[in-house]
Amino acid sequence: MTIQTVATTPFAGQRPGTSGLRKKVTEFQQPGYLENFVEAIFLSLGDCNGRTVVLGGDGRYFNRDAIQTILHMAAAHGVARMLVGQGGILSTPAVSCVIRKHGAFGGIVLSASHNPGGPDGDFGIKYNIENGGPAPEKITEAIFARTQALSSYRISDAPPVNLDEIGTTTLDGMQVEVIDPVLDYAELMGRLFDFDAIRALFGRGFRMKFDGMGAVSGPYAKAIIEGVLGAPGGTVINGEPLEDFGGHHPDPNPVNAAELIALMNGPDAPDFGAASDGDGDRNMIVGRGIAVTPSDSLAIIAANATLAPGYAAGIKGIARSMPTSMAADRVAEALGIACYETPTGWKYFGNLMDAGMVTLCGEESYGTGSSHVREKDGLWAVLFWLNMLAASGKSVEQLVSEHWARFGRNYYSRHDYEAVDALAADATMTALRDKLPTLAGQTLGEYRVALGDDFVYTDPVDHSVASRQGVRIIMTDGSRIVFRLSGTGTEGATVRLYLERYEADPARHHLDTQEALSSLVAIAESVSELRQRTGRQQPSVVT
Ligand code: VG1
Ligand code: CO
Repeated sequence: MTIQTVATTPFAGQRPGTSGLRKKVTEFQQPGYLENFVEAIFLSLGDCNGRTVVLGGDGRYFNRDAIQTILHMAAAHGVARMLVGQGGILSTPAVSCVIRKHGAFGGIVLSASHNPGGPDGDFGIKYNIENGGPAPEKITEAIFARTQALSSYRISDAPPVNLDEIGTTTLDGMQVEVIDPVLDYAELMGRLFDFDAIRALFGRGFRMKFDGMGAVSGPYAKAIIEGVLGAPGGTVINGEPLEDFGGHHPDPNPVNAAELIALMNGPDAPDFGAASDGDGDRNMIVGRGIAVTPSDSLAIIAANATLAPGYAAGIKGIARSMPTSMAADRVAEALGIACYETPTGWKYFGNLMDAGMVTLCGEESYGTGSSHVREKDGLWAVLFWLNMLAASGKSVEQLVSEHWARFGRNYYSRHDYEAVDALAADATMTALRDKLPTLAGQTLGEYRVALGDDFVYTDPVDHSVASRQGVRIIMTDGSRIVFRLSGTGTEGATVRLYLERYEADPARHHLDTQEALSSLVAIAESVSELRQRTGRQQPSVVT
């Protein structure tokens, strides 16, 4: 068995987006495409001798092939030891957990997360650093620069590794340790939450449905919720990771998880519903007849954090992505802790957590997490809610209504215009940016504009600057309209329109969200000329 040096030429478009490199499976299947990107990762890591790297994915189509390729390339680059999830499976938060627990140098996550899978679907790859979190932009940019200057890659020609048996083998001198994908993660969860209280809750007949959406979180949810916590079999639905996710679109929101929402709105609804995404880092929380918005979920977890043993000493600070609603800011203020506003994407939270400045982080896109790992963590959020329900004896609906009564309600919605012509989307953003300087002071409908800008973030830890992170129109009463282009799509462009309005009066806390936001929607559409420019009469998805 020898190390082969294979000639290659660069591919265009290998710049990572919001969360790694995501492309159609067919693009990844081109000879050399995956290999080039992986070569660029290993070259930017420098000397790999003596180092441990973690590897796993969400089980989607092409996962197993990619794992073999990466293992063989890792051996060629002198990596000492690879920790691989059995069957090639590791959720994104589990990769983060394993990197941290085993002191690995970094990890490679194979997933296109919430994007559909299967031969005609999407595939993705992402590098995580030593702290367990997504590589910051300076590293992803260095990887991209390498992809553009490659003339060869190195790979071992050893036979494939058996990924299905737990244990250690060697591959051209490199140790390959196939690990139980759930074990380390489950152990960590057991230290954060009051498993006895949750077990007792299920013992009292509490009913729950967890929708794994045919993606990676099924095995984790089954092992922890049904196994350790004693929920009855069948609590986890769509719990097998399938290469095409069983046809599900594993993006947990009320539109894609329609089956779960129907159940939770039905006559015999369970007490609690939840769903996770392709790679297990997102979560949707549902009560009887109520889907909790991710922004509210972050705020409610923050306000009740001390109910969970792992957070009993209190939280240090909160961070949220800029388009996420400001519900968490109100909690931070009440707790007397800082609340940071970062650009979209989990990689921006890493420094704040490493510096001990924040404990909880969240994004409006169904992402919540804490400093227990450096990724957002779907099942963690679900367990946090179970812990809050068990410790408070309240229902989801009660926790939400009481939170609104205390802090006020931030009505919030995101309108996505998917697969729009890329040039039209760029033109829409450019026109909006051009209007920004004139917006402040203008009266738009019932609102007056306080500020129009394109969000710029300066990291308080390393002072790196991220600009052009979203066009904001902020009204004098704090209501907001935000526009940005998605960095995870693989077809055309996706325009995201985020809308937020604060309502202090409890008598007005039970309006329909879209109605409550309708005048902001009208302003957003007219300022952006979205319909004319994109040719779309309505958003493709409203969450
Ligand atoms: C989307 C979300 C963002 C999230 C990212 C990765 O990015 O808006 O909040 O961090 O997906 O999530 P974008 O650029 O398409 O808006 V995951 O679960 O797909 O890794
Ligand atoms: Co995800």
